[in-house]
Amino acid sequence: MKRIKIGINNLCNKTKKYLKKVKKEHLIKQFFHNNMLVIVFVFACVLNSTLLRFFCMHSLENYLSFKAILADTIVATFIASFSYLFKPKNRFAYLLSFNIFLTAICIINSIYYTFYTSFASVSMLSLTQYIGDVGDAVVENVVQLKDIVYIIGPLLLIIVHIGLKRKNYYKKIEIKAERKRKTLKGLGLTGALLLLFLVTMSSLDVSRFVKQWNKEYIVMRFGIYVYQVNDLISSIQPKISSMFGYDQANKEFNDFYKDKSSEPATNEYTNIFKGKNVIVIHAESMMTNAMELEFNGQQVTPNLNNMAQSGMFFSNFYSQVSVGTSSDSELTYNTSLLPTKSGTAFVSYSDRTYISTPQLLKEQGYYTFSMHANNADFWNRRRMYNSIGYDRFYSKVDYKVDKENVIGLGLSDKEFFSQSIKKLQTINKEHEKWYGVLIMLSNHTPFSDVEKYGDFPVDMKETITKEDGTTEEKVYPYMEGTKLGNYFKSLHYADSALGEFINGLDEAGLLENTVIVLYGDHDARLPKKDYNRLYNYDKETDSVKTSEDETYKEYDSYQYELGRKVPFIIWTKDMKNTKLNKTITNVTGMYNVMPTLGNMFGFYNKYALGNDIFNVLNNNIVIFPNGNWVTDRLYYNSQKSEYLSLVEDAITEEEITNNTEYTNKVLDVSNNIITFDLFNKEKNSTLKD
Ligand code: GP9
Ligand code: MN
Repeated sequence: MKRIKIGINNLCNKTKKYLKKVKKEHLIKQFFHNNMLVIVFVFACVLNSTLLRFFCMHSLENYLSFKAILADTIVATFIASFSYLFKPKNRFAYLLSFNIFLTAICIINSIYYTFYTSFASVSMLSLTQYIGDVGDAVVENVVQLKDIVYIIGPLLLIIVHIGLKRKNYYKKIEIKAERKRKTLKGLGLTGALLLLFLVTMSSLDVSRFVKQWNKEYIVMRFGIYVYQVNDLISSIQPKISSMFGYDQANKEFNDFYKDKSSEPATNEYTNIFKGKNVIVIHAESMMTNAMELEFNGQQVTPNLNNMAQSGMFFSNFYSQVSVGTSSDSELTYNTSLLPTKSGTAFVSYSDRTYISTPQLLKEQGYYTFSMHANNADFWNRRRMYNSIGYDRFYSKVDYKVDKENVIGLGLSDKEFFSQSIKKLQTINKEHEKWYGVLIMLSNHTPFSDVEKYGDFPVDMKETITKEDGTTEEKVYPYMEGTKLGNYFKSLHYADSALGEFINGLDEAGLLENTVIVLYGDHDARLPKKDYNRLYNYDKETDSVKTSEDETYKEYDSYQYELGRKVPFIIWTKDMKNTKLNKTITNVTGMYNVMPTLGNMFGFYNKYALGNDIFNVLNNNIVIFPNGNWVTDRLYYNSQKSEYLSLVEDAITEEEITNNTEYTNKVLDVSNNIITFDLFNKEKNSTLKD
């Protein structure tokens, strides 16, 4: 006991002495003075990463996350430590180069997040060839002031450097041994901070860091720099991991499918369309919530609404896309698999084996094709379509594209449909049975070719009767000039093209033996604030109501997520008042399409990850590539581990755990099928039986 007391006294005395020395010799001041540039560098890096979290994730907990700040400090201190190896006069160039590089990471992610609500992936670099085509859309819509605020980091460093230069700071001589010692001290500090970080890591942190799909979580806990390094490794990993881990992936694959029947379950729709021709309409950016809207008594989508009312309409349908947008929706539509965890299936895995709707219909004697008046290499379609198994791809070179017929990205939908009808007539003559997918294009972001969409005012008009009995028309701007307003104009155009197409098919006699299948490929990525205006516009003040107003309608992030529904319709000319003429309100997703159509057309894919909707109805679960999921009972946000209940009765912990585990399993199995090429019979002996 006495010895401990003496020990503590000694320690206290030593600390007191050291603090006295620090005070006397101005050691803190000296430390700051000697390491000023490095300190500013670390500060600038941490500041930028924090700003990024602030602008993307909008919550105090996220952008002031202690762990993320610590991780950013570790990365910056690690880089800065090596600056001491340089002579003082060269240190600035080294630090500035790294700072510019890290700032670029923040800027790219900031822009990317606005566009995709996700953080950038190195694997997307292989997609830069498509940026030219959609580049204008990105620049026009996405680059904002908040994306360039990050230059504050390098600016800070430059200003401090100029100040130091004026004070002859760089004239100071440092011998090699001193520089080495400083570097080691820096690395020692990095190691100590890393240790602190590691001991505060939870098992959830570790698992999410390894799995990588929950990008928001990784940025929130590890900061943007660590995320990007992790992403770099996991982007190279598919190439390497398809060499390693095959056995494990194959085992999980067999376990997952071992109880799944090799025979389809039947229901009242089995074989109902067997042998009929099919036209699939891939409706660019069409969203379900627009179907309910009208402006000045005019519906936004009268033709789509007609099809929904006289056909089979899935009103609670989601498209399940990831960063591969259009191509991801084609993947899931055709194969009932989900987008890959990194990269996109169409670009990174076009050489894999797929089991697809066109292939299974080909076995029944169908001629299968896709029509899209855009460059055949966009989304690597030319190559991927071989793997999906289309007989023919009618792309831009098969269409007459005149300047006056161009809207947005390419040939206008009206012209595309009109030219396609002629091709369909020829195909109909040459083939007994056929299946074709027509991919629309005009209703594509940024919806800025407004003058070409035709007249569809999205303002608010009111006829006012004055005291003397005369009337006057008052016009309130409402949605005019907003991106959402322009989207409605563009959508109204696309809908009118759809109406003309159906009429054209009818006139050409192509509807008699044909089933039309229509899906919206993904939501239009519109700003939340525009929805707020749509639902909370106050014409008296020409402004948006605030939450204090009694009639204010909340449009929060859950409303936004649930509002990303897209239409899915199965329609024939003579469907009205039959058992097929109905609205399915159960939650459904793109991966339910292949099994549902398969049952109707008489084909079956045991390996589909979705189910025939008529076999699961209110037990369905729609899984999103980011790990979120939705059932008829709740929407679960796995990034935030939060949910929104959609029913009155209580949600149990158990259903959340079970559904989350199932979601992770399905995402893993899907990713393994694609990355390890598990459907390839030459590689996978278990498929041969
Ligand atoms: C490109 C078109 C649009 O050909 O399908 O692709 P998106 O930008 O929506 O993924
Ligand atoms: Mn698209």
